[in-house]
Amino acid sequence: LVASLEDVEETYIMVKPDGVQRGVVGEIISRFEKKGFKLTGLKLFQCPKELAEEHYKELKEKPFFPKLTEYITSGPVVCMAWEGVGVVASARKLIGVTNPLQAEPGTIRGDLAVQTGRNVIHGSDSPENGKREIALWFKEGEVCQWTPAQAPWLR
Ligand code: FUP
Repeated sequence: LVASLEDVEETYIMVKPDGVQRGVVGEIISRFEKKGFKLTGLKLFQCPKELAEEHYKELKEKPFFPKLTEYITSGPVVCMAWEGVGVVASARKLIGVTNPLQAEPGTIRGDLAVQTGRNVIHGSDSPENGKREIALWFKEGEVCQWTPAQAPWLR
């Protein structure tokens, strides 16, 4: 019952500055680990303005864009790459919807946030964006491929 390699996806997950400030980094990592996904990249990082603008370029015309890039660059973020079967959609479920007040209890935003503009975490919205964002936020050599020793259920 081991899933085929083609089903394995990658997603870019980021704890935003408010999540770092509030000390919920460990709790967030824990939720992805317990779910059974595989961590392949992890770093604390002060994001430059240009990178924030590139990451959110699809939202460039939105009225909240300047505030959004200001928020993302306001303090260090925790950048993560996670791998697994169906990880992109599953991570979005674990995260909850954009507005934390509408996010279900049990989700990260539902449990840990109240404001859309301080919603604690980012997760890629498609496998293509997962790859794009991991390439954008991590340098060559920062993402590690590894095989869990005795846990075929992780794949
Ligand atoms: P999500 O995929 O849930 O992160 O949501 P979006 O890509 O739609 O939005 C990206 C970020 O823009 C959100 F995390 C928070 C911010 N945002 C606002 O500040 N105001 C809005 O009305 C919508 C989004």
